[in-house]
Amino acid sequence: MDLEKRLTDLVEKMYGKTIRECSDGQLYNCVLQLTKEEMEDKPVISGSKKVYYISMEFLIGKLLSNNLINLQLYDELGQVLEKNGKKLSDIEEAEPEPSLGNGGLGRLAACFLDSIATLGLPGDGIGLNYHYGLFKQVFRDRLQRAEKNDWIEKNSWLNQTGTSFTVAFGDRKVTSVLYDIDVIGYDNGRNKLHLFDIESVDEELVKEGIDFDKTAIEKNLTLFLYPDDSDEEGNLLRIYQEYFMVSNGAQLIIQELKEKGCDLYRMDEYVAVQINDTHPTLVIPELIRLLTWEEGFTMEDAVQVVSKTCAYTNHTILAEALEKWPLEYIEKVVPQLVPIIKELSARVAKKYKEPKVQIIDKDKIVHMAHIDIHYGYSVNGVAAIHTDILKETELNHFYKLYPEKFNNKTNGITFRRWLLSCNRELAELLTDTIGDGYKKDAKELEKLLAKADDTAVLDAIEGIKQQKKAALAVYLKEKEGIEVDSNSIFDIQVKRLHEYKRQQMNALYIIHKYLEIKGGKKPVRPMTFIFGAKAAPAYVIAQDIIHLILVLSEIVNKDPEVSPYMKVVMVENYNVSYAEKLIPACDISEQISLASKEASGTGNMKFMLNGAVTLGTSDGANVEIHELVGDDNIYIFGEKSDTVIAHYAKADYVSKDYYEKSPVIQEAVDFITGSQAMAVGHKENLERLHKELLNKDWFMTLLDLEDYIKVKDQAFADYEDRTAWKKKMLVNIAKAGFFSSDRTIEEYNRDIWKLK
Ligand code: 26V
Repeated sequence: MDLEKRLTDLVEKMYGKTIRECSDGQLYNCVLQLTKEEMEDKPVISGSKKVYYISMEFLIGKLLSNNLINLQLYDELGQVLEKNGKKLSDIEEAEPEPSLGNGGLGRLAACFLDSIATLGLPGDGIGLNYHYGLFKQVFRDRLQRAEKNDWIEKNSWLNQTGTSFTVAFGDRKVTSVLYDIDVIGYDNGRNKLHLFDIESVDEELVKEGIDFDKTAIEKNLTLFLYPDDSDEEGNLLRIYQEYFMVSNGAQLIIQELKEKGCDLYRMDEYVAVQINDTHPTLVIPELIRLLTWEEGFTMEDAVQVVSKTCAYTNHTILAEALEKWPLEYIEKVVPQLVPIIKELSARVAKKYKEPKVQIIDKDKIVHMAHIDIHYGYSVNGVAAIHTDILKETELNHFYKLYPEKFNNKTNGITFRRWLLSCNRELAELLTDTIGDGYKKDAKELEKLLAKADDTAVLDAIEGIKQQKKAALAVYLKEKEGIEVDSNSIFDIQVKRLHEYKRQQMNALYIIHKYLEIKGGKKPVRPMTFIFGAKAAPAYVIAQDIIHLILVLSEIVNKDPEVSPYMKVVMVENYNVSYAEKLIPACDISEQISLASKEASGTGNMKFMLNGAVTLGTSDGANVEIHELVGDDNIYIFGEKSDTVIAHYAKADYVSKDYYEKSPVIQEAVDFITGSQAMAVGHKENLERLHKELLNKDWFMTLLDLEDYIKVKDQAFADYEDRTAWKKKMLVNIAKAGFFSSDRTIEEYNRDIWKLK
């Protein structure tokens, strides 16, 4: 039956109306239903071995347009709607965005699921169905406030499965409910994202903002992602969540193996379990527990087979982000795992004397990553420089024990979402220019290099950028109430707020420019600085940095002498949908972490693919972007990772020295507590931030500030050579193919999972 007839029938059945008569919200529900039916018609991808990607976060974003693209129905449905006076883009707006991740790690998991299905590999995600997910960010009085994010509606992508398991904690037993979301490959079959929920969840528990009773486990377990972990109750809840996820996951894996009639002693031939950061680490002892307690395995056999099945991905070198739990906490939450963890630890202690590789240390703290490394068969970093740092520094003791386990898998992004869906205009131009082979083989983007001197192509790329900037300007006016000039340079920094990501350095640059303009030095072209970031509720300095940016936005945008030349916008509640609007409109992509600290970054790849030029440090995947595009097509500044690592080792970085010897740094830093900022902002927040920069500056903002100013000024000046800039845009797009998550997943499969 043709699509128009089907939609007409569905609309009539669901609402007794015609397509034309429906609201966008009603039409969304009908299109959702239709798309789900189309997906169900696709075959489930199967094979003799399957990967389970287990992760506390899946930042999947809205799914409608992506699923339609992957089903290759987007254009046809768009036409049907248009014929009936409707726009698919308006209907997409009606979809609530699932809120199941914090940032890069969760978004990577979502891109990976897309690529696994696109490559036709059998692979499912395992995670949790958080009802309010990550908090919704609102700004009040120039401060971040967290509110619950109520994203689950009656009609949604979640399908009930009827599957349920019992999970036993030390103090109670709970029953799970499994929901599945179909994951459709581009022109391929379907896999699943399994999201576990708790039967007795109670949304009423949340009263003010995101406050709730952290001890009411049966009611709160799947309410929020990463609840505030600044106190013991928060930490315990986190362990409850982690165990709930892995116990369900492990039970599901074993159930599926049994259904297929597989020999559990050969589990590794049928299953690979990819552990996304340390959060799902307990899956290792849980699988061992299930095999020994319920399947009659000896401990030795269970340890052997589980170690050949599980593989670990490390996403950070930040010590505070590598989970370490007091054994006492684990004892409270899952006492049944304690003897197993002790046994795993004892085996390590017997073999290796080095204190740095022990699982349970002398203070009875359990190092989760150490379980993964000893009892997994693969350890990977997420960009070349990150993996090198793991091998040479952070995990060097382990690398010496198991060199064969270590490997690099540079991250990637799905081009279906980050090009075909969010920038249809660019995708069409590419198709017209180099054919559509790049949609399946991203490396084909390199064909664009042959057009580097083709004025028509260069102008068309610029034209699309301009169109996207104009569209963003309209959106910003409507959403944030700020008018920006679409002929200005759009300089964008969007990512989680963390000191190492150094949004504060960008803010100091803005202060510097503001003061320059006040002093009479006007820029040749206006500049628009855009930020988007959420900060963990307990992360005080991160909150202060948001405050500073909002204060600057107020001062700059309201100053009649300056605002014609610059604007500062901090968008509220930055999320995947916002990213899809910001990224195509960006000229300069800010990737300015302290070298060595950003494991990879994936935003950098999305911006590049959409023709933005990177301004960044030699860190994470920026290093690989630099190698690919060459010196002329990227702006790199700041100290290199080895220098930074040496500063930490010698503990010889003193931020005040940099402040004292540079008047430029001094005046920018002191602006934070100057009369203008104090008149708009809060003394407490601004003074704390000022003090932090002068007395601690753990992530060395002042170390790189002068170089940052110099290189950023250069980038802005180069922007004026329009022909040269358009070429930079073209080269960035052409070289982005390497960062397709299809390439990353092919490598995971080739080196780790071996599914085909
Ligand atoms: C988590 C936490 C939690 C406790 C407080 C401090 C802190 C700091 C960082 C994190 C992030 C942990 C893992 C993570 O999200 N890593 C990101 O993974 C991306 C995908 O591989 C990668 O592109 C980013 O560079 C990396 O930061």
